[in-house]
Amino acid sequence: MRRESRENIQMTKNGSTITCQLVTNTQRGSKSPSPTRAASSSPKRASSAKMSDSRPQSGKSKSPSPSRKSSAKSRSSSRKRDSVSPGGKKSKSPSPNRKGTSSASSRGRSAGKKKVRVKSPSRTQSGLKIRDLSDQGLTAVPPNLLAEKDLGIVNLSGNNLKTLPPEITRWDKLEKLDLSKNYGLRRTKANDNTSLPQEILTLVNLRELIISECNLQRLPTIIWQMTNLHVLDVSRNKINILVPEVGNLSNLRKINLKHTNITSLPPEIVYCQDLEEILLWGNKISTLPETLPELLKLKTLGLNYRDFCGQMDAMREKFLNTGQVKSDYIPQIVFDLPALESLDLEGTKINNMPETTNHGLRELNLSRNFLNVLPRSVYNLNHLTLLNLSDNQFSSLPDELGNLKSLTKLRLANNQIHFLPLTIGNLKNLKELDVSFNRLKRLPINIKGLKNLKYLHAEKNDLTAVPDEICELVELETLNLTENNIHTLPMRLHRLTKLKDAHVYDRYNKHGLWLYKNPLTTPPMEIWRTDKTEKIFDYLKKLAIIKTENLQRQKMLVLGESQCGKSTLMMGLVHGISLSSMEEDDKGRKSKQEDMEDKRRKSYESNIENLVQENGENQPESLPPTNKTEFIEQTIWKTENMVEFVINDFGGDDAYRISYPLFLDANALVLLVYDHSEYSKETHQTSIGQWLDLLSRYTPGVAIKLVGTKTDLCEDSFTVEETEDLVQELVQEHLENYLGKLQMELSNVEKDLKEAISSSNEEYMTHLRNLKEKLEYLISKPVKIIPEIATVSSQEGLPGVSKLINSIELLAIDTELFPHGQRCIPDLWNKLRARLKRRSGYYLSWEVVEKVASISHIKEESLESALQYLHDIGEVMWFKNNPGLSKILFHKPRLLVDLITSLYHHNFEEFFNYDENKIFMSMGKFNKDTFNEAVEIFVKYGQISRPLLSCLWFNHRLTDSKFTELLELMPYLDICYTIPQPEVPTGNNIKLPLMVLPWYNKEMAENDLVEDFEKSPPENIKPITLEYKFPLRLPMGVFERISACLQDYVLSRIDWKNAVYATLEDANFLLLCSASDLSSCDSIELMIKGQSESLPASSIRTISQIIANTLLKVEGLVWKIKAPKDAWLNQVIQFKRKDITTEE
Ligand SMILES: Nc1nc2c(ncn2[C@@H]2O[C@H](COP(=O)(O)OP(=O)(O)OP(=O)(O)O)[C@@H](O)[C@H]2O)c(=O)[nH]1
Ligand SMILES: [Mg+2]
Repeated sequence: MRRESRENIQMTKNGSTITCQLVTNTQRGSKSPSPTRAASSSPKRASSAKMSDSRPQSGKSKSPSPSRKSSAKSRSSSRKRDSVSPGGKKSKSPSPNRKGTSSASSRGRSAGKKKVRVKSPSRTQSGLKIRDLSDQGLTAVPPNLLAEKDLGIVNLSGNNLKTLPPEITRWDKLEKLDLSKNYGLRRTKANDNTSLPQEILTLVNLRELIISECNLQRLPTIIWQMTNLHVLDVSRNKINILVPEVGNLSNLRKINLKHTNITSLPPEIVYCQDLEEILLWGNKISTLPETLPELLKLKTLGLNYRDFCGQMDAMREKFLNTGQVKSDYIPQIVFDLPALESLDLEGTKINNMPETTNHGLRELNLSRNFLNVLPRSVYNLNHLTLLNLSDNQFSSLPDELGNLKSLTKLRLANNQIHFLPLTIGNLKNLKELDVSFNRLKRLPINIKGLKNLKYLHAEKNDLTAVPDEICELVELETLNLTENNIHTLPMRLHRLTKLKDAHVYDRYNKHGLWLYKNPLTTPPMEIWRTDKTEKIFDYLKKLAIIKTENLQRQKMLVLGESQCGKSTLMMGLVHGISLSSMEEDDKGRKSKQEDMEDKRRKSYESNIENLVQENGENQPESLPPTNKTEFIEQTIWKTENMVEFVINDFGGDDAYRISYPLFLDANALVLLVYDHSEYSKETHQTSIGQWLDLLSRYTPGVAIKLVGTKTDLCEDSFTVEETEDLVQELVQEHLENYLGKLQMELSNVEKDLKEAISSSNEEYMTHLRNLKEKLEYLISKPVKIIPEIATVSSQEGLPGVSKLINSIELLAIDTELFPHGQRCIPDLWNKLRARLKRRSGYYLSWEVVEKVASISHIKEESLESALQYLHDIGEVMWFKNNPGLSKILFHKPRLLVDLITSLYHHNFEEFFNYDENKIFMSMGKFNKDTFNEAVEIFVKYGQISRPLLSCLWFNHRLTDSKFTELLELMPYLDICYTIPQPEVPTGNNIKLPLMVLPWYNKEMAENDLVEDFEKSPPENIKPITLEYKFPLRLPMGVFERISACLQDYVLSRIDWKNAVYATLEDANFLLLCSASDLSSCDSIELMIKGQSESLPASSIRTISQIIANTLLKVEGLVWKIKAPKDAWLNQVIQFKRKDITTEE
């Protein structure tokens, strides 16, 4: 094979202008004959040759700039290679190797031919021995070789053998015999059979015979009896004629007839019906048998067309060039070989190509001809992967070009093309597009369809601009725009992250971004003349930010497992502070530690003394920060480039999970942070997976940037990159699984719908239709993962942080991700903001909001937009879509956070310290026993008495009226319920619950709860059961929220962690989770028992409405209700959002 390609190059170098190869079997892979690089005298041709040199070549195109990783990989693979034994298959090929030849043969000779050095002790796949005795100067086959058994391959090439001895019959298992370059085998007379003895016919397993370059003038006739042969190589013997007996070799698959001086093939060749490859290079072939297309398996036909063209004088060439003469010298049969995979007609001076029926063609090279149009049939070649039309006379290409969907390489260089067809965007598999040296004024916008394009050569055209759409080609590694008329580069060019280098060569190929010879002003020359695109991209990014008008503050949610490094990263991001500088600060602080402690205590004590103050805005000095974030840390941050963010850094502790949904926002940018140093397949679910699930449930479609922290703890940069790949892979898999589940559910629902049609159960059908719609909506709106993962460390120098800043700045100005992020805001809205902020209290009623709006001259119809804007930029919190809260405005989000933190905290143990914390005594009037009792009730059942609540809210310094106001507000947040206190105080209110937080309830329902419920009075009535099934599981906290919301409608209740039993006016019900572990709950059962046999309609309606309202707040949740038919028919099951009325 190696020699073949060398010949190929030689031929073209010899100046054969009419070289045509009809070649290639796809298995040859990278060894397929590369397009010739013949330099010609015309300047156009010369530049074309250069251009073609700049193309990536198969095999080496994979990684143009060896990243550390790939180099590490290659290091390991080379190590692997080294470890193969010297006799291993790879290193010791049984085929002759020229380089090794000379040295081996000289050594062989000096050894006096006596000792036969066996080079390859390895074995064939079938376990037979391989013996390489090439270039040993042998004049006879050594006896020890003849004595050997189980020989599979014998290489005797490059010796001086005259014949083979009869003893070769012992090689009964021989599969391959190489006798090439044994000039003594020469046979001159017709009946001279000495070179190959009759005994060779006994080698019935012989599949491959190489007898090339033996100076034979006639082939030994015995060959035509070796009908078991699959491969016959007789190349480089001047035999002049191939005898018809070749047709006897009915099993032949490959025949090599290169440089044999033959001028034709005998028609009998078609009897070799299994032929896949005929190599005829280097022969003056003048005709081909008409029967050739009957070889249905022929994939490779190697031909040299020199003689088909005959003598080409200048006049004839001119006629061909101008189309006055048609180039009909290439026999039609060439275009009629149905299995042919590669047709290479480079430089054959054709100006016309007939219709082709080579349906199997994968590669078609028509470069360096006089073509300006192609036959229609070419555009139907569905398997075509390479089409080379370079150096022709095309001025345009038809729309049908877009049909060639398998194309991976399209070369159109050196034509006169003015425009590309729009259909070019359909070539989704295209990896390489060469349109250099044409007359293109612009590139079509549809170019963005070429999602897999790696190389785009548009050198030397008339391009005046680069379309913005080019920035969508994120796989691009090379973009050559040299010698055009481009003044400005698109600002989003930085999206082409694989375009790392500029103006460099990868071997002989131009690689990366090439911009020379353009009148570029943006970026200026000192920026674009570089060898790394980073500098160019940085410039363009900054420009993009500066040019972005009306950029509004972007909300950012920082989520991730507790202690993964979120808050530390925020310190780096916002203040540029690393862990070590924090530690320095700490040291300084340490000496003052006791001082601080004292101060803290004093501050609290003084607070207790000055207890009550009317205004809730004046916050007491907060506790020195603990390590873990308390619920949410809010910061406003303006980058150096003036992009503003409001950061919500969430505490990752489980304690805050129930309250997350209040602060999640689909319009925000999510930084999903995980510990990169600890990441693995095993930790994926906790560190990333569960957060993706959470976001998919609450904020479908939200944009997520993954950030891996603590890279300083990773072994090395290679591990960092390897982990990055793993994250990409598992995140992709995670989302595919999620979408797969939705798809599966959708097909289930469609099936259910079909079945339900016959039941005429309209209400159930509507439920299913809603479900179907929801599923379709969710499938169309998966979370958007930003492709590039950021990896950072908060150690000295903050590696990776500035890159992260850069990338989130760009995300903020991305209008596709955040269409609301750039808008013109009326001045009045800012006035409204200021006025609202000046108000005191925890929240504002709608009445007050309207009043403030009216003072600020905000019209009623624009109030909603104004509030939404203030919500988006984090100035207020307005739960527009939450029925209970839509008419309330949290004008100071910090206070809402504090309020929630006072009830949900990761470290209550520290707070509940009776001896240390005097508020329990002073505020709650607890003694140690009553205190312990109150705390136990709280941590076990989530029940909080008034005195305990006063202590928890102590920090807020509430007046009685404020206390009551907040108490009324809290249930609207769905995280707790309150219990009205008896009008007449009943003694010790320490045990009397005032507020209940179902989240804290630790008591599990007994196993026989259902049985008990069934038996409960009235015993003779069977309960009705509704089952809510959640194919994607119920997110944490939802059951607790349902439990909280039930409160307003029940007369009495008993709560467990996983169940609620309650009484209503006309019924009792039991609500029960399928799994005792709420994090894996995939169904909830609602059992209702009425007073009589008739359906407890009003109760079902109320409870199912409460459940529906709570579930509907989780935008990405899907559920299916299973219920008795009569419940559906009576329309008592509620599944849409409605106000709840308890009356019938
Ligand atoms: N070595 C190393 N340690 C880090 C890095 N970032 C954070 N840490 C340490 O990780 C621990 C947790 O960091 P935090 O930033 O508080 O974690 P968090 O994600 O905000 O945690 P929660 O607030 O509980 O959700 C601290 O002890 C940090 O010192 C880092 O880049 N390298
Ligand atoms: Mg934190």
